[in-house]
Parts: sequence; C-alpha cells; structure tokens
Amino acid sequence: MLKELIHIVQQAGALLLTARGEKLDVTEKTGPRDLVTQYDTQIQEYLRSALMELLPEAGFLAEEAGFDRPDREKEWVFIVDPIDGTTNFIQGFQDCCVSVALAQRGAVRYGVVYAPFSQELYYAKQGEGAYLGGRRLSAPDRDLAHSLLLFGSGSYYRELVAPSLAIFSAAFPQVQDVRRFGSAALDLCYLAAGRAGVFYECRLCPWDYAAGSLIAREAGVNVTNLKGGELDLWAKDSVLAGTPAAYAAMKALTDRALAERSKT
Ligand code: LIP
Repeated sequence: MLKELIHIVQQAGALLLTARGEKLDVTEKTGPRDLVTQYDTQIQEYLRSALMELLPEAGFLAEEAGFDRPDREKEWVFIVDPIDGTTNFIQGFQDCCVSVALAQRGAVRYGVVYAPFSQELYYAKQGEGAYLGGRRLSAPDRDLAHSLLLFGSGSYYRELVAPSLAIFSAAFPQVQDVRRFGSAALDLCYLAAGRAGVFYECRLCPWDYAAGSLIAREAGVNVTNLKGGELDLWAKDSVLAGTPAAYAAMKALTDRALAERSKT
C-alpha cells in the first residue's frame, strides 16, 4: 500500500510542477486569505480517481471537497490536501506539497507528503518508522533554547490572530528563532527531519495535518492539539508538536499564555 501511495502522490506532485510559468486562475473561497487555483482542483480530482482505484471501499476527505461527504462510517478514509501551502504556490514560493493520509477507524496508518519543488518525499507507515527519501528519520530531542519554532499565523481565522500572537510572544524569547513556512504538512515533516523543535497553529483542517502528524510521530515527535489531546480527523483542530523536551516546555508556556489571555 505505501509503495502505491508514494507513486500516486509523486504523480500528483508532477502535475503541480506543470504549473510553472502557467497563468493561475485564483479564486477566493472565504476571502483573500483562503484561495484555490485550478491546480488544486485538478490535482484533487487526479488523487480522488487514483486513490479510489487503489482502495475503492475507502472514503475520501479532501480540502476542495470539504466535510460534507458521508464517509465517516467507512473503515478506511483517505485524507487529502492536493496543495498544502496554496498561498505560497500562488505567490511563487516553493514551500508547498501534496499530502495524503490513509486512516483506519480514525487512526492514521499511512502518511505521504511530497514537496515537488525540493523533490523531498516524506513517508511513514504506522509502527514502521518515518523516512525522507531513503533515510530513516529520528528527530533529536533538543530543549527550546536550541530549537527553531515553526508556527501558523491563523490568517484564515481573524479571531485566532490574538491567541496565536500571545503564544508567539511567550515563546519567542525562549526559542532559538522562528520560521513561518505556510504549509503545516511540511512544518510537521521538518520537525520529523530534525530541522526544528516545535510547531503550533491554533486552527487547521485534518488534511493539513493528517499525513504530517504520522510522519512526525514515527520520528519521535509528540503531536497533539493545543489542549494536549488527540487530533480530530473529522473536524478542524489546533496542533502542537515537538520533540519531547521542547514539547513539554512549549505546552507549559502555551497553557500560561492562553490562561493569561482568558483573564483579560
Ligand atoms: C495552509 C496550512 C498552513 C496555514 C495556512 C493554510 P492550505 O493550508 O498548511 O499551515 O497556516 O493558513 O491553512 O490552505 O495551503 O492547504
């Protein structure tokens, strides 16, 4: 199954690369921060066709299809983001990827994330490790002071900008530095690869984090929501991820920052 998933995701990545130099038809979904192009749609349709051929009995949950498909009762469900980092893609940045997870009864069993511009292929099968290309990943457990912080600004959700910045203000003095790449799937893969120690975002969709959460966990990274609970695969959720020491420190300062906000 993993081999077939990798092939399909790489084919989707090749489709993304055909956009280079082409005119993008950009549509605003809920506003100027929530965008979609013809490539998001084309790639999603390719993925739906190829994945349904691979496992016809599976459900399909994807960004451009939304939550309205009654697939929740199915044993297997594909959770798909055809282009994670769509705004980057539109603006000409290369930090974007194709993200596909396959979940069984609410637990992610397979995750594949492919960044076609860098040709970085991350993948994992539950219980069998995470890989970047052919290299097995094991994230080093650094403290916050020696960790880069990755985060999402919550730009889609204006009501979350203040709590996002409250966490940022609490964390910035404690970490090595910060980066904001604009693709949660890649953020989680970068933690798995040991490039950063912690990541948070106050609200994401399951297709943003399903595959990356398994890849990160299989590399030794803790992945929860901001409350420390299991990520929801059927509704939007927050994400807090980090190698064990960095995660513990980040969780504590996040709890304090949000508790302080609740008093104002
Ligand atoms: C993106 C996420 C990113 C978040 C963006 C956007 P998309 O997903 O990966 O972490 O900050 O607002 O949600 O929309 O490019 O698939």
